Amino acid sequence: MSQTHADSENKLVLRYWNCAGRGMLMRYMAYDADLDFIDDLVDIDEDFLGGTWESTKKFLPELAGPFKALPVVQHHGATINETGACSQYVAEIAGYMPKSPLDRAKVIMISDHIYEDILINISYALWGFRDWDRDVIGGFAGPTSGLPLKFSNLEDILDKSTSGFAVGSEVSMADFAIFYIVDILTQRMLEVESGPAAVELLFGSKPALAKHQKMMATRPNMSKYRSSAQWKLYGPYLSGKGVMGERTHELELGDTELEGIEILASKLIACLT
Ligand SMILES: N[C@@H](CCC(=O)N[C@@H](CS)C(=O)NCC(=O)O)C(=O)O
Repeated sequence: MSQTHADSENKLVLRYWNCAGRGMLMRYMAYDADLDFIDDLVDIDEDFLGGTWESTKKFLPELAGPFKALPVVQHHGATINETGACSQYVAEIAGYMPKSPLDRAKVIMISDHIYEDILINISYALWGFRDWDRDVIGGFAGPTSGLPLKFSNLEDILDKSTSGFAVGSEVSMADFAIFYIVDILTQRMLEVESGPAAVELLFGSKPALAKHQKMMATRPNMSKYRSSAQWKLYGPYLSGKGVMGERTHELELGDTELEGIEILASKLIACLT
């Protein structure tokens, strides 16, 4: 599966596990911009469960970077860790970062809100490292500052936009970040019992968000990528647990990803009705 690509040092490599997680934002931008790159996967089964990550791969700087984690971006012999830095680098070379310092700050503001305040809280709750009520549905500032508020914030931003894009008059990393989080949550929730009602409550009355999702999904390269065999390898799984499916129980890793998503959906229904 994953390689170090020593023979193609100069080529852009995006490396992440075979799930969406922290890797999907940079992938969406690279595919949309049709960059010449290697979409390199580290395998949850072979490397994480099989132990080669922990025993070896994690400690190869040319594979897992100076911080020994994924995602990484490699280009021109350098290896970059940290989701924010990797995503921003891809956005820069794809042309999805504005030039004006204020617009750049707005793009980072939106992308960080989605990453830190939505994606990471949900991902950690799926693994049992954060609490659904306190950290996902609620929030640092109490029960009205959690997930529903974050999506209202995104709706407000898009509602005020005259261009249809999150920042300025061109597509930016912020648009891909919004698309990714709304899409993965919708897809995953629609697979569980309480999901359709939760999706309706969370996204049903957000017309600007709905219009934006359609605009992003119908960009030609996005649509091509999302129906590709490559996307299907990892796109449907929010976290590594998604790849494991029902096996999380026998592996003593707790709830499956979909069981976690059902908890999220039922808690959203309780808080939004
Ligand atoms: N702060 C880092 C965290 C990276 C991280 O923890 N990545 C996980 C995968 S989502 C990982 O590689 N875990 C394996 C390990 O830490 O050994 C970021 O935002 O990129």
